[in-house]
Amino acid sequence: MALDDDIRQAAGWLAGCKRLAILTGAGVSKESGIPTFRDALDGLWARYDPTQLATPEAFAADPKLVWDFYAYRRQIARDVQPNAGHRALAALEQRIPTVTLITQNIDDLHELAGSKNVIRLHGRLTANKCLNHCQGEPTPIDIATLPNKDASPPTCPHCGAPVRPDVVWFGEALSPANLQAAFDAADHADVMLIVGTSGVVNPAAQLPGVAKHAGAKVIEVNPERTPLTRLADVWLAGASGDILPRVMAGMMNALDANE
Ligand code: BJW
Repeated sequence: MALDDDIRQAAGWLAGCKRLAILTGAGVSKESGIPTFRDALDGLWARYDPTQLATPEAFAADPKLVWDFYAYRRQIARDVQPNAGHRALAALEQRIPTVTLITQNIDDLHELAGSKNVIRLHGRLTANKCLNHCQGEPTPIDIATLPNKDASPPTCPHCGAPVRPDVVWFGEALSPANLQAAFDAADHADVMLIVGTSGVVNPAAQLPGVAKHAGAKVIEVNPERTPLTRLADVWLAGASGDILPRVMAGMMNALDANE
């Protein structure tokens, strides 16, 4: 019952919202079949800690291991579809004048669900680049066109350096333009919706605090408490594929009641 009340409260804020900032993490894609970043992995990967693989140092020490880790994740992501949570977030763009969806995810599921205004903070699983930025930062490489595309990793056709995923690893800088756009969206939001992130990775984890400080209502959707829960005006404890469609339905009811 308390959850229903909280969903109604969140839906009411969204019904009146003019500028919405959304921060998503791996949890929003979990119901599509993509393991979260900090989930225990299966099979061969069960003995590795993903946070130890997502670093430039790991790639320098063992490029094959890190390349194969991303190849494994590309294979999972290739066969999955957006879930009801992604679709509910995309539908918000039809109802709220300005929606900025800031994602830490490297899958394409928000775009596939129809979200248009997406800021990708941590890059893209299907994009690759030259490790040495030999033709400028970044030097994108389409691995499908490479003669050695099945190598682990393939090499840059311009300079022969290893090709790496175009994602942001620990210790690497995020795109300044993306980061600025994300902080601006948080700073100007009336509502900040946080979905499916453990809230431990910076600078993404700072965004809800910026929004809160600027006066936004903060809504968190996550089955578990996180370090961001203390900032939330409402914590909707549950899976985003279940909770977000209910929030959307409540918002439509609130909009109908206001007409
Ligand atoms: C559900 C659910 C369901 C389950 N529905 N929910 C300040 C203080 C301390 C440290 C730092 C700091 N500033 C920077 C740092 C260092 C570091 C950092 O943050 N470290 C902390 C971990 C201590 N940050 C960086 O290094 C960043 N770079 C940087 O700041 O550079 C500065 C610089 C400037 C100039 C020059 C050079 C440097 C970069 C961070 C990059 C993070 N990259 C990764 C890998 C990306 C590629 C890949 O995916 O492989 O991004 S790490 C990983 O964590 C990945 C994720 O995007 C990110 C966040 O994870 P996320 O999405 O929250 O997933 P999970 O698995 O943690 O959580 C899932 C959640 O879902 C859970 O809460 C579940 O309960 C929930 N859930 N089912 C809804 N059905």
